[in-house]
Amino acid sequence: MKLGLYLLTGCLALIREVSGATLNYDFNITWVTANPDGLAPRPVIGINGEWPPPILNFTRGDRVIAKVYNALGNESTSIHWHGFFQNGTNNMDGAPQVTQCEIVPGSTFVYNFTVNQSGTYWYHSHTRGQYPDGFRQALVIQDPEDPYAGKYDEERVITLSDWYHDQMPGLLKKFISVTNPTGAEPVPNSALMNDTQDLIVPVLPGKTYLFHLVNVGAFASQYFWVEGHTMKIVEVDGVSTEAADASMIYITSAQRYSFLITMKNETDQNYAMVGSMDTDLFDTLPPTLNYNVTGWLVYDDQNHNPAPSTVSEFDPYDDFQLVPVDGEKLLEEPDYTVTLDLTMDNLGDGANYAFFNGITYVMPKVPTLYTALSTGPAATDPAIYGTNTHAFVLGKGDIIDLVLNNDDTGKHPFHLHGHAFQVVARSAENAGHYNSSNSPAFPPVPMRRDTVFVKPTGYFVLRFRADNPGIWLFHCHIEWHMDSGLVATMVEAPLDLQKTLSIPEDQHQVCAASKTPTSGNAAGNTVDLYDLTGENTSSPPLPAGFTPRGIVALVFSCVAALLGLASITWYGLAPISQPPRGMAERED
Ligand SMILES: *[C@@H]1O[C@H](CO)[C@@H](O)[C@H](O)[C@H]1NC(C)=O
Ligand SMILES: *[C@@H]1O[C@H](CO)[C@@H](O)[C@H](O)[C@H]1NC(C)=O
Ligand SMILES: *[C@@H]1O[C@H](CO)[C@@H](O)[C@H](O)[C@H]1NC(C)=O
Ligand SMILES: *[C@@H]1O[C@H](CO)[C@@H](O)[C@H](O)[C@H]1NC(C)=O
Ligand SMILES: *[C@@H]1O[C@H](CO)[C@@H](O)[C@H](O)[C@H]1NC(C)=O
Ligand SMILES: *[C@@H]1O[C@H](CO)[C@@H](O)[C@H](O)[C@H]1NC(C)=O
Ligand SMILES: *[C@@H]1O[C@H](CO)[C@@H](O)[C@H](O)[C@H]1NC(C)=O
Ligand SMILES: *[C@@H]1O[C@H](CO)[C@@H](O)[C@H](O)[C@H]1NC(C)=O
Ligand SMILES: *[C@@H]1O[C@H](CO)[C@@H](O)[C@H](O)[C@H]1NC(C)=O
Ligand SMILES: *[C@@H]1O[C@H](CO)[C@@H](O)[C@H](O)[C@H]1NC(C)=O
Ligand SMILES: *[C@@H]1O[C@H](CO)[C@@H](O)[C@H](O)[C@H]1NC(C)=O
Ligand SMILES: [Cu+2]
Repeated sequence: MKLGLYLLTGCLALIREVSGATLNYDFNITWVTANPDGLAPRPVIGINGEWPPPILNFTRGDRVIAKVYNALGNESTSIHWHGFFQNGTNNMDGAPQVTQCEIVPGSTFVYNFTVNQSGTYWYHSHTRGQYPDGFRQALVIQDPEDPYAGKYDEERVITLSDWYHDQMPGLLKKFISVTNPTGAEPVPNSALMNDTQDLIVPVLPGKTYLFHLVNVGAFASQYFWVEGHTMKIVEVDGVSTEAADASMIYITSAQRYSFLITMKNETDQNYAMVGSMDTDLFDTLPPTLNYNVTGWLVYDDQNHNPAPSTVSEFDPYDDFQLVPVDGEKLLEEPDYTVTLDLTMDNLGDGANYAFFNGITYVMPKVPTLYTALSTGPAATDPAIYGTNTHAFVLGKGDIIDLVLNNDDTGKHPFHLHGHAFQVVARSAENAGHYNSSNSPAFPPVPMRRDTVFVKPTGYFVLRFRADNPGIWLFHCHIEWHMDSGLVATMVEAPLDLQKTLSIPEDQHQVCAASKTPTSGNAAGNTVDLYDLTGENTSSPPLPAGFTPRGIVALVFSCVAALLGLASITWYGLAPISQPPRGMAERED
């Protein structure tokens, strides 16, 4: 009897192990024209000639093989599988110059990994500045052991996004420039719901739907609510939670929520659902900008779709209150603490950059994973990864605390690749730096997710176990800030990585096609690993005494001189004389 049970359990385990399907995708990355807000057709990056790209639907246990061919002709590309642990497959994480080489036009990169998670995710290009040009989409993973199985009838995916009419390469050039010394981020032109406006979601009375909400935007967080209905949050960023009722959600770029909504029995009315971009983030609020986007739960297409009511105050659910269903307790005291102080400042080229501890990220010449794999015992020394990659080496199995102190007056959503972390502390606005002897006790069962935002001049503390050997970026998910250097590199258990990971030949070919060196330190030196001569670095600091205002004055007087208008005084022009609002308030 007992033996029989054993055999049965063994067989079932085996079946579960091998029952995962293999999902083959051929992705031809191409330019497509799209006009999702109806205001301006523009080139976007699509897949197989289509935009929006396909919503993917995996099941835990599946093997995914995505062959990505770059047919863009004029830009490199990559795919990051946001929130995936890639345990044992760090080279499939999709971050160029970190875990792989750029996929140059005409090259193919094969992403090949198994899925050991469930919930709501997304995939997007991790090539500099690229995903807001359209190369991003939601992805869901079915769980054969879903704790909410049977509690809903159907599932629906809804994305939220900001949208720009101009393309990123041009916007980035203007953003990181001497002509924008305060670092004012481009303000989006529209908000989108599911890559459109006026989204229609047909629903049946009495049914319960599981909605997967993903913010695939570049910059703006959104408030989201559904009139006349309560959302029951059941998952954040791939972590199932105890059900929590919410009338409004705040969702930053890269965050995800799943919630259940039970429909009314009456079909006499349709209900608006609204996404409203957090305008605190914007330096200016153009009077023509509609920062809201509306869709409707349509009970009957004969009903009219009412305009949403005005909400007088935004009071979203506080995600810090969420409790994971698995009840994972607060991890032990940390073995190692990474402390990052966030600032924004100008460098010698006059442009504005973002810094952790005074370091702004610049990509190394050799992808960091390739450095870790090719440098033997030296791989445990953060120095070899280069000055501007800001590397921290984490010991295998160690408990890590990551303390982020925000010395900036904006909100920033941070993402750690390769992990869902416990959020053990998050301060209110203006709390200053974290002080362990003077802060609230950590929750016994902390909320876990992979993207969390820090409040203006506040802090958060994240805790995780370094049980996933690999190179994992930690960065702000506002694409503007990522590109101006708000990135640090976690080098997790590099010696284990050397023992367990080998790069397949086709990925070496991708590096050869992009002429990227694949061994040695960050500068590509394979002889003296501590000699970083020739490494990529940031611009030098500003000469002492220079301020952004000084730079603006300089730029404008140069322009004035060129125009022969030297007598005009450009000092004190409106755009810089007022403190910028929110995110880009950097200098007193
Ligand atoms: C990719 O799409 C482009 C443009 O439609 C086409 O010319 C090319 O043959 C396609 N390549 C592959 C490998 O499918
Ligand atoms: C994903 O596939 C499952 C069947 O395997 C289906 O029940 C579910 O509705 C699909 N979800 C989406 C968002 O397509
Ligand atoms: C590449 O080509 C596309 C399509 O013609 C164009 O819209 C885009 O601006 C180009 N990108 C760059 C970086 O020039
Ligand atoms: C995917 O990875 C598995 C396991 O490493 C390997 O057996 C298989 O050949 C790979 N497939 C492709 C198409 O690269
Ligand atoms: C798969 O996930 C389970 C729990 O979610 C974990 O215990 C296990 O170690 C994971 N396996 C791998 C190979 O990541
Ligand atoms: C959102 O758009 C995708 C196509 O991009 C579609 O598959 C999905 O059903 C849409 N969701 C809803 C709720 O209409
Ligand atoms: C809808 O009708 C069902 C079945 O009669 C009932 O159980 C349920 O409570 C009703 N729902 C609401 C919101 O009144
Ligand atoms: C957007 O919605 C908010 C909340 O209801 C409202 O206060 C605001 O006036 C709306 N803005 C626009 C431009 O419609
Ligand atoms: C880093 O160095 C490589 C090779 O010299 C170069 O192609 C790349 O543009 C540099 N990147 C940065 C951000 O400086
Ligand atoms: C941290 O808090 C303790 C207790 O309130 C205080 O004595 C100490 O000065 C604080 N440390 C810093 C660096 O502010
Ligand atoms: C990775 O897999 C190992 C087992 O191979 C497991 O111990 C570890 O917990 C996994 N880590 C993550 C983040 O899934
Ligand atoms: Cu940021």
